[in-house]
Amino acid sequence: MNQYRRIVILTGAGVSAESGLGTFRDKNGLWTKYDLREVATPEGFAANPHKVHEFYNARRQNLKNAKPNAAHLALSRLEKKHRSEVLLVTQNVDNLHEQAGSGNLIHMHGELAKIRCQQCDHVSEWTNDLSVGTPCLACAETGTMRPHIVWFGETPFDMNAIYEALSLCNLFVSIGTSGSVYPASGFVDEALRADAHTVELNLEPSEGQSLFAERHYGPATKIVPDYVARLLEI
Ligand code: BV8
Repeated sequence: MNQYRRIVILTGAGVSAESGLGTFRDKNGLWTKYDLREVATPEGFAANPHKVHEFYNARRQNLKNAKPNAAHLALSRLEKKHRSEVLLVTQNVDNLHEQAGSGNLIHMHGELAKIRCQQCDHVSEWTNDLSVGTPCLACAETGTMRPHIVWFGETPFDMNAIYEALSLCNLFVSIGTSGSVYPASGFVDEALRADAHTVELNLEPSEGQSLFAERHYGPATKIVPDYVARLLEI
């Protein structure tokens, strides 16, 4: 453990799969049922906001029944027990890392339980259904609210902080992601440039699996607690 001074962890939909939240590209994944261009792009939202609100309202309701799993809890334990800095960067828009107690956390693709006004940029916590008629809690405008989510073609949040952390880390762990969405899929390259040790924990090899120095495969609720336990021993 004391060989790693700074750890960056990236998670994707696979870490929440065993909490009952769907992934995107697995069998029955979200992108097998919806066309991402229609529900996860600014153009799709402009063309049919009702369809996009329906897509996110269903996921927001789904989130109410989801609980953190052993993988989320192990990552929270790691942050609490590990002396050095552990930064958790998630592509996920669910709030299961927070519910598990993780605090040093960046939601690079935004958050399902938040909405943003396109008029005044105010971000509000929101766990109900959203519609075109929902007024902004700050400027009272209607027809301007959208999910506080990063869509394809938009710039992910906190990229400078993420690249800074990657340039300084000496351990990078990628968990539960297919490695098919940029810029998250390029984080392992940044970690390699920093001479960090790179680890992939996933159900099966991702698109970027050959870039990782160490790889463990299996369900996150098994391989993540095992890996964290080993980290806490050394
Ligand atoms: C940007 C919010 C510029 C929506 C999301 C052509 C080529 C390459 C790139 C591009 C291209 N054309 C356009 C691009 C860029 C584009 C992109 O990458 N497109 C892809 C489709 C090719 N990217 C963007 O537009 C991004 N913006 O590039 O801006 C920029 C760049 C750098 C710096 C500044 C500016 C914005 C992308 C954000 C899009 N929004 N989410 C929503 O959630 O509704 S992305 C979406 O995919 C989700 O966030 C998801 O998290 C993410 C990645 O998917 P995964 O999490 O990996 O999920 P997936 O289903 O794919 O995989 C699950 C994995 O889990 C699998 O490997 C599976 O084996 C594993 N698993 C399953 N069960 C388990 C498990 N593992 C363990 N245990 C289990 N039980």
